[in-house]
Amino acid sequence: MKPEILVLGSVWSPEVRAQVGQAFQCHFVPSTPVAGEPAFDAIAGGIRAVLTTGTLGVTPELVASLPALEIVSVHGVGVDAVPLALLADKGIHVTNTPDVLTDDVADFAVTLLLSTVRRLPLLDRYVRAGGWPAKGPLTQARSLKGKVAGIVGFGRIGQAVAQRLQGFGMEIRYHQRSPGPAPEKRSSSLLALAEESDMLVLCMPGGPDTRHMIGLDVIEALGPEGTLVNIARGSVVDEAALVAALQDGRLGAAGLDVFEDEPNVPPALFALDNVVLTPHVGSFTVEARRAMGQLAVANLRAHFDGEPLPTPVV
Ligand code: 8YV
Repeated sequence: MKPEILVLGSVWSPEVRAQVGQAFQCHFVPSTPVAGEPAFDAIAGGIRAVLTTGTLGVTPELVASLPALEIVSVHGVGVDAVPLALLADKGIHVTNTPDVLTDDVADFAVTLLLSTVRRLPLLDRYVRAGGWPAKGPLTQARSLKGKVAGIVGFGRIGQAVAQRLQGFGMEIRYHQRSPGPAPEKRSSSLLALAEESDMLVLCMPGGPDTRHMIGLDVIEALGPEGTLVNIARGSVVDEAALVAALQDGRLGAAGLDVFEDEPNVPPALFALDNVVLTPHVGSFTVEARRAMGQLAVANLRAHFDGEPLPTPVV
């Protein structure tokens, strides 16, 4: 008998669906199910694994309703939507999909930074609306060369972003709590980094430790000429403070791929020309998603075959 698994979310490509379908008896559910729903209660007792996205919550309630749960395989590098301590206590394994998405996420961070600084969507709207022949006023953008890029979270993705931005002639500085490579580039505090930087790129993990780490003080330190790019998690930014600062010019511009309450984006942002908004697509390429799917399934297979897990979360 194939092990029964719960597959949470609606991001799954036909390829991933086929792979998991071959190895496991799958129950696909678009969002986190709740005990008491008859269809869920009927299957909950037999579920031995959960395959989930990086953002869809494996809540403590869900864990409590799955008595046979052995492993949670996260299709993503971020594991902030998973209650790690609770799962560890219960001896339930957790795996994620690091490395295979790093380059595509870093490419996207740079794409978003360039689009925001050079205001690509605004220019596109300008041309489409017939602004070019009408010669409406357009203010000049700023260049990247010679500017300081502050990277918050200098792990695999942060370092890959830094490598790319160096190629644009930017000076790199970073901040993270733990010591990292290139100690001379590390700023003494997040606030110091924001003061030193022209552009701040958020690459840190989500979760309670980083919640609202980017508050009004950091936003104001980045300032009216500053640009904020977030490809990390919406939770790391005080979104209300960010919206207000973008509205009244205390912050210059922002490129945002992630939000506090996805897929809901604060409507106040829609009216602003100094923001670029994307729907959490850093890793959304055929190649990255294929590799993430394969790794997420490989972790599940290894577990049920009694093999070492390829990418366990420590
Ligand atoms: C995906 C992500 O959006 O890796 C992560 O942590 O947030 C993204 O790659 C998501 O996990 C897709 O399942």
